[in-house]
Amino acid sequence: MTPVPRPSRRTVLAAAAVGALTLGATVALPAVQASAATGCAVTYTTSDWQGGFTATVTISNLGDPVTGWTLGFAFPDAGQRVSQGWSATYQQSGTAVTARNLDYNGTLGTGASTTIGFNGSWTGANPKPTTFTLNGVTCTGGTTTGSPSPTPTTPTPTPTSSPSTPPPPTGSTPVAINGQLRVCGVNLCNQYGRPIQLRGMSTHGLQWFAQCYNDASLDALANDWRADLLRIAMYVQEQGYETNPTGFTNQVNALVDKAEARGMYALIDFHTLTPGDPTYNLDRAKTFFASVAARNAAKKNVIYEIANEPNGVSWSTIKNYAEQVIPVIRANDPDAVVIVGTRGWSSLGVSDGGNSDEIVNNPVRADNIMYTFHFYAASHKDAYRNEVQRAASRLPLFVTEFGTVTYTGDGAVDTASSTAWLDLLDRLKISYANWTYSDAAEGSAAFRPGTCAGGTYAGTSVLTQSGTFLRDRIRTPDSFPTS
Ligand code: IDC
Repeated sequence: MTPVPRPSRRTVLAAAAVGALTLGATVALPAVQASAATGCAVTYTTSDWQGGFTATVTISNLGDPVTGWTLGFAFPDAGQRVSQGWSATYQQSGTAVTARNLDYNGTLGTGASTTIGFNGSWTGANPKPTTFTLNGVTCTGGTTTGSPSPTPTTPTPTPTSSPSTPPPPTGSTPVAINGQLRVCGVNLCNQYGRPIQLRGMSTHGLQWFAQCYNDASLDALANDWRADLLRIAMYVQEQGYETNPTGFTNQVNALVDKAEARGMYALIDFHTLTPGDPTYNLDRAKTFFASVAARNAAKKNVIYEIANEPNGVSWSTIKNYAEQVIPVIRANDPDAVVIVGTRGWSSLGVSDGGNSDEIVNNPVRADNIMYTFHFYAASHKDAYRNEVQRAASRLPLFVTEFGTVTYTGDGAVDTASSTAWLDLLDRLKISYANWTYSDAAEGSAAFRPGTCAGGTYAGTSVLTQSGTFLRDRIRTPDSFPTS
C-alpha cells in the first residue's frame, strides 16, 4: 500500500479548521480523517491509424477508497473525438472528455486500478492528453491529502508512447494476418487494433459427424471456401461431452490444431442446448475450459464460447454462470476472447419477448468478451435484424451460429432473408459461423448426404443449396487491415 505522506501545512490547517485535530494526536492521522486523501495515476496508451485510434486508459486510485468516480481530460487537438467507449460512460464537450464509472467498476480501493477504453477519431493530429483528473482532482501520480490543487510528490506518469505495433504479417492466412484477437469497443479487433469480421462454418455435433472433420474437409474449408473460422460444436448432452469428457476434449483439441495448421481461427463451442440452464453444466464447463484453455493458451487462434444457447433462464442466471466460467479461462489463457450466450436461445432475449437492454444495463463483469446472437433466416427476420442493428452500437456481438433455413435446422433456404442478414453482418463487421459444415440430412447442412463418406469436399458438386450460398459468401476476399 502507498504510504500516506506527511500532510502539507495547508492541509493541516484545513483539517484544524473543521475541528478534527485532536490535541496531542500526530498530525497525519486527523488530517486524513478530516479530509479524504486523494491521489491518482493514469496511464493512457493508444494504437493509432490514419483517422482513428483505440485508447486504453488505466486509472489507479492512490488515495482513500472511492465509490463512484469520474475521470476528466482534454484532447490537445480540436479534431479528436471519442466515438465509442467501453467500461465507462463517456461524454465529450469541445475537447473536454469525462468518463464515468459503470456499476461494476465504481468502487476503487486504495491502490486499486481499473482499465477502460474507447475508440476515437482524429482529423488534424492525434497527440495524447497529458493531464487527467479523478473526481476533479488532478492526477499527479502521488498521494496527496485534502487539497484540490495538490503538490505533486512524484512526476506525472503519463506514458506518451503507443504500445509497440506488431510487425507486418509474414503469412497470408487469417491467423497470420490478424494474430491474437481482442475486443475493442464493440468490435473484434486484430493485432493492429483494427476491427475485423471473421466468416466461417460450424461443425455439426461432433458425436454424430466426426467423419466430416478431417484433413481433406478442412483443406476445403480453408482453401476452397477461404474461410477464416471453424466453430467446433461440442454438445454436452445428447451423447456428447458428459458421456466421455476426455474423449471429447481430445477431439476438440485435435480440431483446434487442424484449424491452426491451416491458419483458421477455432471457436470452441460448449454446445449446451437442453437443458437450457447453463448452470446445470457449470462444473463440467469449469473442468472442460480449465483443460482446453491451459492446453491452448499459447495459440493465437482460439476463441471460447461458453454456452451455446441458454433458454428458459433469466439473463442474471446466464451472467452468473459467465462470471464463474470466465475466470477459469482467464487463469489459464489470459488473453483470449470469450463469447457469452444470451437469453432466449442466444437471441439477445428477443425470442423471450425481451431485448438487449438487459445486457447493456447489467453486463458481464469481465473484459475482452462478446455476446452471442443466433438466427435462422427463415424464422427470424426484421424484428430480429432491427434489434441486432440497435444492439450493435452498444455491445460486441458475434453470430456464432446461424442457419439459412428455419430454426428446426431443416426446410428450404430463405435466400432473401439470408442475404439481408449477411449484408447486415458485413456492414456491421459482425463475425459469423454457419450451421453446418456437415452432410446431415437437413436443409441447413452444406454438403449433400453421403459426402463425408465419399471424401471429396472441394467445389460445388457436393454442396446443397445452403452450402452453395454460404461458400459464395465466405470465399469473397477478406479486407483485413495490416498496420
Ligand atoms: C440441431 C441439429 C439437429 C439436431 C438438433 C438437436 O441440426 O440435427 O437433431 O439440433 O440436437 C440451434 C442449436 C443447434 C440445432 C439448430 C437447428 O444450436 O444445436 O441443431 N439450432 O435446430 N439453435 C437454433 C437452431
